[in-house]
Amino acid sequence: MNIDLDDWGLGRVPPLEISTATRLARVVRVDRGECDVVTEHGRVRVLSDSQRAQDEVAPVTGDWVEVDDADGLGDVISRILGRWTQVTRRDPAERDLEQVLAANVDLVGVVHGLDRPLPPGRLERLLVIAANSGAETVVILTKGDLAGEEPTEAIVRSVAADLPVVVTSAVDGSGLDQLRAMIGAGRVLALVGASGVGKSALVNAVVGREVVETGEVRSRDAKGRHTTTARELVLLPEGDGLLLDTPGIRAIGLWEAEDALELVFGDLVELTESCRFRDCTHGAEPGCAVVAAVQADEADAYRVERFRALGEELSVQRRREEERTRRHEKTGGRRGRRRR
Ligand SMILES: Nc1nc2c(ncn2[C@@H]2O[C@H](COP(=O)(O)OP(=O)(O)OP(=O)(O)O)[C@@H](O)[C@H]2O)c(=O)[nH]1
Ligand SMILES: [Mg+2]
Ligand SMILES: [Zn+2]
Repeated sequence: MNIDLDDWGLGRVPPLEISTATRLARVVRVDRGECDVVTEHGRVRVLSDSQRAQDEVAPVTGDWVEVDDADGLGDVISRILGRWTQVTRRDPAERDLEQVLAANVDLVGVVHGLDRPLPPGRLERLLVIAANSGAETVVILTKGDLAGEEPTEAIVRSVAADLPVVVTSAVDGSGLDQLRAMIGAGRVLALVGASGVGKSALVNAVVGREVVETGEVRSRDAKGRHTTTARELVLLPEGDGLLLDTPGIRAIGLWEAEDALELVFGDLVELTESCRFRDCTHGAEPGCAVVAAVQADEADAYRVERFRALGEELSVQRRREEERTRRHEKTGGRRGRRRR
């Protein structure tokens, strides 16, 4: 079937295996069990059928879905179409679960505010999550008008030398056109970062009017107050792409991101190939190329420590996952893993 969805301005459509065009929709907002979706007839609130059925996969913002009329219940999401990218982290409430923050985004913007110091470890974690999504990554430094003496851009360059970095300001408008050009028609830019860094203000600035709520920042520590509570997809004017605003995240636990680790710590991963032992933990064992590099002042000890910690976190998670899979295979039960 030939469906022309360009008029929706809703972005790239997944390969369609869907019966009728009227039932295709994109999830633009998720609120505990209820979703706002946009169909070709406009925005409607629907129930998530998969959540009713306690299915493994629950719809997230950015999903393309099939909407069905369940008898007596009105519209429900009956099926989630295959995702081509997903931004995920370990569920902050339940360590054995994966949490999907957004689906089918083309670009992940790792957002940090120039009004505060940038802990490199936080940036690295966000970059691993972005790289792991399958989408492109851009680092967005907001509040350019408030930039102080902090060497933030230098930190970003040292952590992410090859990534595009855009400095923006919702106040003086700088960097907005650059960002608009990176999004482009039909593409989705998802913003992730701590509360108060100015994700929602950036959305409003790029769109050109107040479409999402922004909040105050505590003056004491520059922390935000978690103003945004739902993940929301917002259309740019004239079909110039979409922005996905998310609530500020505190916990950035990694989930199955070994390959992405390589994208952020490529130089160190390369070094590990020269370690004497294949399962070297780059700690006390002899013949460790990473430790040797630190001793020769060729690698930063703090960065190596963070690299080791992330690697360890991922292998612990991997072992727990394998153990769980084994247990479930034995009992024939469902895997204790759910996506939302
Ligand atoms: N000076 C200046 N202030 C900004 C800029 N962008 C955001 N702010 C201010 O920073 C505060 C927080 O902005 P928000 O956009 O609500 O931050 P957020 O990242 O969406 O926060 P959460 O929704 O809690 O995750 C607000 O008081 C904004 O006015 C900017 O470019 N320049
Ligand atoms: Mg916000
Ligand atoms: Zn080693």
